[in-house]
Amino acid sequence: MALPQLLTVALLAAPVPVLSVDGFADVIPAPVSAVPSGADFHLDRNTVIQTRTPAVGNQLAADISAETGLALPVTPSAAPAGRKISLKIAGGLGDGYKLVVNRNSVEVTATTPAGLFDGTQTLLQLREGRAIAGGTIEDRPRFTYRGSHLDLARHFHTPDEVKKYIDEIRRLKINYLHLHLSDDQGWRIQIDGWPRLTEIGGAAGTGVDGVGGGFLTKAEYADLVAYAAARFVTIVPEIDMPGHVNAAQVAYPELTCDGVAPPPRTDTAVGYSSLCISSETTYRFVEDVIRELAAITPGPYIHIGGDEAHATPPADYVAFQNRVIPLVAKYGKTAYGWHEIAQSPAAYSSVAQNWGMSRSNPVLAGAVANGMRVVMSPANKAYLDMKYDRNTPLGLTWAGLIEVRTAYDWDPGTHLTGVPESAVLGVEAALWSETLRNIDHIEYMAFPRLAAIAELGWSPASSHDWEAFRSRLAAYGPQWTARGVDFYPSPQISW
Ligand code: TNX
Repeated sequence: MALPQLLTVALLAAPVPVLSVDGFADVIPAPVSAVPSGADFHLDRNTVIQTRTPAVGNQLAADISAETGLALPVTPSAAPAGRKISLKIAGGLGDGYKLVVNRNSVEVTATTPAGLFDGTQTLLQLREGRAIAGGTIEDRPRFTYRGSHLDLARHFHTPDEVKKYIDEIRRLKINYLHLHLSDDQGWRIQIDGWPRLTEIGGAAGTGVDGVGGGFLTKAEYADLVAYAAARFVTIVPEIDMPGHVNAAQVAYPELTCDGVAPPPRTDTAVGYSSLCISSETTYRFVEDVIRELAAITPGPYIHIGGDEAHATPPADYVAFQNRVIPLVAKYGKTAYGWHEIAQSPAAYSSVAQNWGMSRSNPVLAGAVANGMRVVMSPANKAYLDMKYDRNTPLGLTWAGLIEVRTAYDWDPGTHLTGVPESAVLGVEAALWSETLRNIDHIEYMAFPRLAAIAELGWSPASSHDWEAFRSRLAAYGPQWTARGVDFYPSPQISW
């Protein structure tokens, strides 16, 4: 690697874009500050990983081994003279980290294990062959919630596919994975008290166009939760209600008001089904589902859907949410729902996921004034199932065409009138699966746009710069290629 020219980037103090010098600051999401030194560290078979946080150390060792073939030992204490990567917990860094790469050592310091893990993800991005680019990075997230969403209901995605996706999203410092587990077509999570949900709703042929099917057993779900947690990703399960419930009603006709089972549906229409709001059976069902889901979900959130309930009269909708949201709290979780739940006063203590395309939503702004917090997923920016351009073979167009620059050029902190940055928990990119049947499809639609959304969630607003982003993205492409990720080679990027 050539010696970089002398340069200092003092981003903590001044709003200067991160500069790229010989790849040192080619990190996504852009770090708060990055100062290259030219003193690269070289991994070799004598390098050790020294840490008292083995959860982070072992994961780093596994990644380095997979990518370089070097099996580095992970130890709590190492000879002071040895060449080492040390991962340390120390106070004062909030949820951020500091990374110093010298010729003889690499040191990552953070106050939390999650911060330490984020630091190791930056470290992995600085690796080229066995060299790790030298310099100092100081970094911390802008928002605490950086989410990605997968729809297992329209087409089921297997646990192995979800794991491969987790492997990629955590590299971008995404820390929540929202799984959409039920919809009109299918039901994808085992619920012991209501077994026909998956016997019927998870059967073969329950995917869109009658293709695919399947569901997660509780054991498979728990295994996914653990796999994600080992990579500092928290799973957020969603059961969509009171709309998007046709599959549940096919399995249990008593969830309709007339007790008659509707026909199974594998088309892509939305807004036609509703739970029976006046029936106590509905609330027994909802409570059972929430209780069982909360019991297998260590994360703080249960997502209760709430979108596009066009078949539920507005007063019924509010009455339903006023009963259901407290049930989530009863089982120790925070309710999270699509922004329509903001209509219900019971929702003010929960989190709204804004999918709207408008820059203003007075109902949501009113709820925010009452304490509600918001995750930003505007469909015309952050819906990764929208086509990139007219020729994209997969995807939908109802929220527009979303090229990489469109996904990148917006600010979650100022996006909605009356929703100040202090009320924004973060961002989430949604990837609906009506047209997506396998992991290649998922990767093609998610990448590279998920990198843009990840950067909006992590990097300081002052570093927002399309030219800098597209050049870092071009540098990131070979990493996806090396890992066999089928990303879309957007013509906006000079790959
Ligand atoms: C809207 S916006 C939906 C989903 C669809 C998606 C397709 C929202 C919360 N719901 O039911 O799958 O559009 O893009």
